[in-house]
Amino acid sequence: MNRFLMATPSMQQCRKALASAKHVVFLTGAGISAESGIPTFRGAGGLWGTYAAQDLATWEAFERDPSLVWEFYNYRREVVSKSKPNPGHYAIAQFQQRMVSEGKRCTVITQNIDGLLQVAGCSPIEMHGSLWNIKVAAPPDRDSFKFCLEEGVVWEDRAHPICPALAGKGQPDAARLCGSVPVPDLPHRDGLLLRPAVVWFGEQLDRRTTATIHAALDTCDLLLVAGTSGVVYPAAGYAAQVARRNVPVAIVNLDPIDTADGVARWVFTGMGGTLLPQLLAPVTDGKELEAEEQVQ
Ligand code: BJW
Repeated sequence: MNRFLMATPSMQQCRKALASAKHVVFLTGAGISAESGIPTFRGAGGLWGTYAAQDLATWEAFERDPSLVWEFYNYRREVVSKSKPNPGHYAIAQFQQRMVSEGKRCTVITQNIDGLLQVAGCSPIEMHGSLWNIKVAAPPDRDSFKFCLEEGVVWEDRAHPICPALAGKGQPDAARLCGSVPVPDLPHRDGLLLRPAVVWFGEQLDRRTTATIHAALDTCDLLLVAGTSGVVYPAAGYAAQVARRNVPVAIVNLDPIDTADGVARWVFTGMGGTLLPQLLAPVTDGKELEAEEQVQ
């Protein structure tokens, strides 16, 4: 028996819409990597439950204590380097590959910096940068954020630890938030201190990346939002932007999220690693969806 015979009516509808769409956009967040063992930011076990975002994910935090911020990112590089994509990542990657092979468009926008979608075979837009990229540290007014590796402004460095002094430092101690590595021993290039090439609170996203994202949001015929709490802008505004064009929005999330209200046509509550493979599996035969309907 086909495993999709138990699909709910709304899952059938969403699968039909996905099958007939010509341009699907995904917006993903930390929740899609939770089943790979990577902590989310909010909710149970989230990083912002242990730490305050302003202590670790702002330019001001880096300026105050670059050693602490590097310990945080070096530790997260260690966690991610031991992680593998889960069925949710693979489902999105395979869906994107299938759309492209059928001459359709599929744009995957991710807020995640872990690179696991790429390991699964997906080509996402990394709107908040990458854990594996670094750049010279400069105050925000002098730092127009650029993701482009070719420009030499941001470059990839997968070394672990990122520098010898950070070896074995582990997770920052939340009780005494203070870095222990002397600044000269942190990553440097040509005498300049380096930082992770990620977008911290209060920082602008790369302009070209933003333009590409808006072009996709303005032309898609379905948006699927997965594993994000929907509280961080600009991503938090994308579902409403698409819904204003009367384009269907589907949400897959473990917890109900406020931004779904009045915006989402379909809300699927549960684990991304279970729901995404169900939603995104190929419709191999036109009769398959009819068969699902007959079972209801
Ligand atoms: C599962 C699951 C499973 C769990 N299956 N689901 C407009 C209004 C108000 C404020 C602003 C605004 N515009 C801009 C701002 C300021 C700010 C902002 O949004 N603040 C809000 C908090 C209010 N935004 C910015 O500063 C942005 N810059 C910007 O807009 O520039 C222009 C500007 C600046 C200043 C003022 C005005 C304009 C930059 C935002 C950068 C965010 N950076 C971080 C860190 C990046 C690097 C790093 O990773 O360290 O990005 S913060 C963190 O949050 C990270 C994430 O990408 C981001 C979003 O989190 P996400 O992915 O949604 O994760 P969670 O943990 O929140 O949710 C996970 C969900 O998954 C949960 O709901 C679970 O239920 C679910 N889940 N397991 C399915 N197995």
